[in-house]
Amino acid sequence: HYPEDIEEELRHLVDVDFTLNFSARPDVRTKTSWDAPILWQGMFNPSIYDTIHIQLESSIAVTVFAVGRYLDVYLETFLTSAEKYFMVGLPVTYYVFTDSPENVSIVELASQRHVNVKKVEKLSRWQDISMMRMQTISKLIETEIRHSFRYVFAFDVDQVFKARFGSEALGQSVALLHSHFYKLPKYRFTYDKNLDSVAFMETGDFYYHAAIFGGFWENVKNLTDTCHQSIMEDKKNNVEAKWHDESHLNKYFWLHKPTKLLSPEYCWDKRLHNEKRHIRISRLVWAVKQYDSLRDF
Ligand code: 2GW
Ligand code: MN
Repeated sequence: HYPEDIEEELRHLVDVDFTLNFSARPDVRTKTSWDAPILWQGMFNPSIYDTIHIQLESSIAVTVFAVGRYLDVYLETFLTSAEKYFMVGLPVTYYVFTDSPENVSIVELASQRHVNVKKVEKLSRWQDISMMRMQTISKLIETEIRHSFRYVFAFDVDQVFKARFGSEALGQSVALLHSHFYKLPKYRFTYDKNLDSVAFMETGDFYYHAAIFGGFWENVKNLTDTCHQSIMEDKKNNVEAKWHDESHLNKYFWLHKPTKLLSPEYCWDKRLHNEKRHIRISRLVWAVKQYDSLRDF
């Protein structure tokens, strides 16, 4: 086992620069203006990351919400596909939040992998189901995650792993480029433009997708606390940000720059099949949306 300071130094090295080849993808942007890597296929050697993170005993808590009909429709595929492709070889616990724990089906898990089901209330508005995840995740980090895991990753449930989503994606503060916006000019980004919302922003760096965010538990704690407080402040003022928690997340990452960005290869919308030229591998894809039947409220 490494002494703690050496361990943190190593984690910093794997996060920031290390062995990444930034010119391996001349077709896309691979670094932010603040020098954070943007991870694209071809830039990294997966086995180097795996060796280091196994050595460092990196552990990951995943949070995923499956409330109402999202449980039946999406959870099992999310979990079984994650077991095939997500952080294979590392300890992972999936914290599943649902209003009906008794209906969570049992999924076969590899060693060092666990499912931990927690009950949550089914809020009546879907916007609130989505937004209140911030508070629930923050509370869980405080009570459980911080004692047993180095990293936390929060996922939407309506997505399916299709290829390696590995330890190269671990970092201190990790954000995801939204597949619909990564190529668009900034003026097209759908930030919250309402001056009355805490999420208001005139401009930003990128448009991030709230379907995945993660990092060291301390950073995810700060993110979820900040976003939750902003959401509550908006409620007090009777406003709701344009894209709910996602607007607040974008504001947060504008003020607190992420240390690693995931390309849309990490969360691709297959409906964009005509604009796929930069996407060399789809590691995770959006599940087919069944808005008509699922957004029944
Ligand atoms: C959400 C919208 C309409 C009807 C139902 C729900 C719903 C969401 C639900 O009934 N049950 C439930 O568990 N959820 C959870 O919230 C689930 O984990 C889901 O993945 C997540 C976000 O809702 P989703 O995936 O339907 O919304 P998207 O894919 O349009 O998400 C983006 O925008 C959201 C805010 O509007 C969030 O920021 C989300 O993180 C973004 O990916
Ligand atoms: Mn989603």
